[in-house]
Amino acid sequence: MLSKKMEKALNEQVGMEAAASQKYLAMAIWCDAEGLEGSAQFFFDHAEEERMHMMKIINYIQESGGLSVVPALAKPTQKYADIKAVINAAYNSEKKVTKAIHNLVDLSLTEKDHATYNFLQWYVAEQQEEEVLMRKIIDKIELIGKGPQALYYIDQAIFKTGQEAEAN
Ligand code: OFO
Repeated sequence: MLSKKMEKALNEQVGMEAAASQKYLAMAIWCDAEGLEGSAQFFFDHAEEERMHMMKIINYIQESGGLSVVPALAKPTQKYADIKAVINAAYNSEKKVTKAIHNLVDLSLTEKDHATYNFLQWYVAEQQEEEVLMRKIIDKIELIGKGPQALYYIDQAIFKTGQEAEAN
């Protein structure tokens, strides 16, 4: 059985995952409008993934005798200077989510809620992977540099890095 404190904190995480999904959807649309098809696919896939993360927490709250709350969401920005700004925003967003997950883990320990602690370990590993993924993409963008075909190669690199991460 979840404590009220734990239930509230998990519901806040539901909101964060939902907001991440919306944010990635907006990024996907931006990329698509810029003709960056590979990057658009990467973010469409990621938006789905974040929704899955949200659903996983909702199911856990329900199974644990709590009540999930469907969050209200702010409209994400659809304006970016360039693809680098999009990836940097995604990386910063992942870092925030990681912090929130770690705070949840801390709370599960103070609440002596071992089931939730165990449940959250999946998210700890997932956040680690997502940060690595974003950093890999940032490194590739730096490597490709600013040549005339740079955008084409960056788009391919984003798509390919996403596919590789999914396959693992
Ligand atoms: Fe839900 O993993 Fe990213 O934010």
